[in-house]
Formats: sequence, structure tokens, C-alpha cells
Amino acid sequence: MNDIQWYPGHMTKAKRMMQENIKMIDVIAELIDARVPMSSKNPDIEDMARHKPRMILFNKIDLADSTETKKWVKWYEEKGFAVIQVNSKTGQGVQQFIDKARLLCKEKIERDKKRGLINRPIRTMVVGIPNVGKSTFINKLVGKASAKTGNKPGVTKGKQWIKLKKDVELLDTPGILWPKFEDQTMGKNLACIGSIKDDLIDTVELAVSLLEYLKEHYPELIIKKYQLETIAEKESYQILEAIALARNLKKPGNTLDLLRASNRLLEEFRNGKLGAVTLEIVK
Ligand SMILES: Nc1nc2c(ncn2[C@@H]2O[C@H](COP(=O)(O)OP(=O)(O)OP(=O)(O)O)[C@@H](O)[C@H]2O)c(=O)[nH]1
Ligand SMILES: [Mg+2]
Repeated sequence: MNDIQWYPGHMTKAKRMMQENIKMIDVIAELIDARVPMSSKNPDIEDMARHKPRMILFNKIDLADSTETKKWVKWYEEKGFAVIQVNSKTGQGVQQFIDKARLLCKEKIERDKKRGLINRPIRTMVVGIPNVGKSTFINKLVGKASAKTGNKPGVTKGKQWIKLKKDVELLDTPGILWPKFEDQTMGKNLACIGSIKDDLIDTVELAVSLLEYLKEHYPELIIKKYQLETIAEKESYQILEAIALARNLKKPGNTLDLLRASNRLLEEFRNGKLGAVTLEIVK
């Protein structure tokens, strides 16, 4: 796959904004996508957040393979991260956030108390890659649609403070990626979950590579979804053709429309219509 150019100028701006605001932040809430717990963790955020109390939120747990999620949560916890698992769409797990944030800020709250500062709000910066669900998480926590959301990258443009309760304030931030990946698999994983704009990538190539992975790890999901007989002896490209055929996606002249089949597959994967899938295995 060609190198993906995923670092537009507005992300440089967003990163600068975050760096400028970090001084007044008490806790960092970093959302990662439970389907790609490694690729969705931005090393630039890691650098920025290193000296702050912080928490990793595994979001979209409904879309990930729960057996793999357990292993990844353990992996992060063993590295010393505070972790919670959430489904920001339904709200599952979201309320754990406040207690955990208070716990992480315990020293600060006690220090404030000694200085006579009571109920100083805990300021949280919600960060993560594009489309990971930051604004949805905030809305669920607040209980109303305060932040704009949408299933594509780049919905949140600037920063936005949102008051949760008198003692918690949340800063919504635009999703950011980092300028260079060590390996292309990360780029593909991020494209699969919809964190990179589709017009920057070759979606047929991406769909073929997703099928390659699914064929190995979750063959039954593809067989069931597209009512295919068997896929074991098919190449990924042939599976894509079979999907186009199953969905009757044809171009004028009756040839298979692989572009539409690819886009359909990616959309169904992103929305969890294939079933729960994790794209990275704990090593
Ligand atoms: N299934 C599922 N979908 C989710 C979850 N959280 C968020 N989403 C969906 O993911 C999409 C992106 O959500 P946003 O909240 O806009 O993501 P964001 O991180 O704020 O994105 P940017 O502002 O573009 O960086 C939306 O379609 C949400 O409905 C979740 O836990 N499960
Ligand atoms: Mg947003």
C-alpha cells in the first residue's frame, strides 16, 4: 500500500493548542479504539501526557472481540496505566470515569484543601486520534449533546470546555495523528477504523488487506455476513469479488464493482455489522 499522508496542517495546530493548555490540566483522558489498542495510541500524546495523571479509555468495546480486549486491558494495566472500558454510544462504563479521575487527582485535591481551596474543579483534557469517540464520550458523560459528533475523522475543529458537575470540567479536543508511522500496518489499521479520510487512501487495497486479516482470524464472520460457501481456498481478492457478487454490485457491462464492494465492506466493518473484531493481537 502506498504511504498514507495522514498529517494535515490542522493537526499541527491542534497539537499546539493541546500543548498550550496542558499546564492547567489535572487529568488526561486518552481514548483508544478497542479494535486496535496499539495503533490507536498516539505516541505524540504519550509524550505530551507523560507527566500528568492519566487514564486510558478503551472505547467502542462493543465493536471489539471481548477475549482480545481482556488481554489488552491487562497488557496496559501491567504497564502501569489506569484503564477503563467504555461504550460511549450506550454509556456502558462511562460513569466509572469520575471516580477514577478523582482517585487520580487525590493528591492535588488534598493539596488544594490544605490551601483552603475547596471544590476546585478537576480539569480533564479528552484526547485521542480522529473518530475514536471523544465527543460522544463527553456527551454521554454530561448527559446531553454538548459536543458535535460524526462517524468520520475531523468533526471537532477547535477546543471546547464543557462543565460536567461543579467539580469536573472537560476539554474536548480535535483528533490528532502523528506525522510518521514505523510500519504500514498501523496506517492500515487506522484507515480501517475510519480515522484517516477515505479520499486519502485506496479503499480497494485496504479492503483486500482487511479481508486477508479476517480470513485468518474471523473467517466465519465473512462467510455468515455475505452468505459465502467457503473462503479457505480463496485469495482475499477473490473474496472481495465474491462479496461484490453476493451483493450484486456491478458496473455497466456487467463486470463486478470492486470499489463499491470495498466501500461497503469497510462501512460494515466500521459500524460493527460484521461482528466484533479486534485487528491487533497481544504479543
Ligand atoms: N459502536 C460505537 N460507536 C461509537 C462509540 N463511541 C463513539 N462512537 C461513534 O464513533 C463516531 C465518532 O464519534 P465522535 O465522538 O465524533 O469522535 P471524535 O473522537 O470526537 O472524532 P473527531 O472530533 O473527528 O476527532 C460516531 O459515529 C459515534 O457514534 C462506541 O463506544 N461504540
Ligand atoms: Mg470530536
